[in-house]
Amino acid sequence: MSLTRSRRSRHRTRAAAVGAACALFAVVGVTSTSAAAVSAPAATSSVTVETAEVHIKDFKFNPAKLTVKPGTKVTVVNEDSTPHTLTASDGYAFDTGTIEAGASGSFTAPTKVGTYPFVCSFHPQMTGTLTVK
Ligand SMILES: [Cu+2]
Repeated sequence: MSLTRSRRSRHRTRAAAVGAACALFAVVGVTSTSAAAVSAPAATSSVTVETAEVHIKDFKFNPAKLTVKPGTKVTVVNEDSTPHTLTASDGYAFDTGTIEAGASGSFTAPTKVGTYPFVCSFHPQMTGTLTVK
């Protein structure tokens, strides 16, 4: 009887540990998924202006979804301690080049209206979308 009970409690402990590991993995998964998800709701996700600023912190673009007028100059501030870029996914529409830790860069939004996904060329899990209209 007591043997059974102790075996059960050991099993429960292991299940809890596995659960914790899964939860941790899920949080990491959500981070990269939400960056890529087009429908991710966020209060700061969409802004229309003629000059714009994107901040990079904790391997995320903020805002990740930005709407600007054609030819808008966009300043990109890297608040991380590692270099990043903000680069059009198509590879040529715009590119800040390498922005060192704590530095800023900029790019000019395309003059052609459209939706331009972008990434950090060092960290492909960092994604965002620039809308020109
Ligand atoms: Cu990066």
